[in-house]
Amino acid sequence: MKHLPAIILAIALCSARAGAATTYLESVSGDLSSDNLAPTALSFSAGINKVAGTMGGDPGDGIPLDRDFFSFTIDPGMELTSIRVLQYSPPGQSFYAIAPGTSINITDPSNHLSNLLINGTGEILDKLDAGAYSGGLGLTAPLGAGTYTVWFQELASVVTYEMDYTLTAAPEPSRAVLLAAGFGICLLRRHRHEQVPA
Ligand SMILES: [Ca+2]
Repeated sequence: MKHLPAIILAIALCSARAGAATTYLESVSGDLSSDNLAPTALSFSAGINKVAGTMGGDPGDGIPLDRDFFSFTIDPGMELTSIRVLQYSPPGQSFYAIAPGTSINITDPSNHLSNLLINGTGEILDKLDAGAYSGGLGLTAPLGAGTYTVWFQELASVVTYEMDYTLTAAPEPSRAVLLAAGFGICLLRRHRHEQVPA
């Protein structure tokens, strides 16, 4: 049990980092940007980052359309391991897309990383990884360091949603991989040494 204080400290530090993650609630911080070229910039960090609000409309019934756009950055050494829909109502089929950079094209999906139709709660990062609904460059989960822009839209109703974006530290190379790399360098040096004429 001599390691117990260190374990407790590690858990405390881990909890502190997780607690630093962002929560963006439209009900508190205002509507997310409706401009695909100037998305709201959110500061995601390690842990669960929450984004919640409303979007959508029904132009046919005179309900103006509210598209939601935001960008976030994954720092070097971190990766996005989960995008989970916690709340989505009323039931429908809402278009969700993610693109690299600080804007997203809403007329040409070819430069999206991926996109899909959301029709309920649950994990969606694996579905984005599986292939785009339309166009798409391809997204590989977990998503690595960089800046990305999200577009969320519904054309048949006003949708209330809540989503969690989980950032974790990217795994470092294992000790076995480092040992193998070191062994390879030793072999290379030995081979060069043996080629030197006596
Ligand atoms: Ca909104």
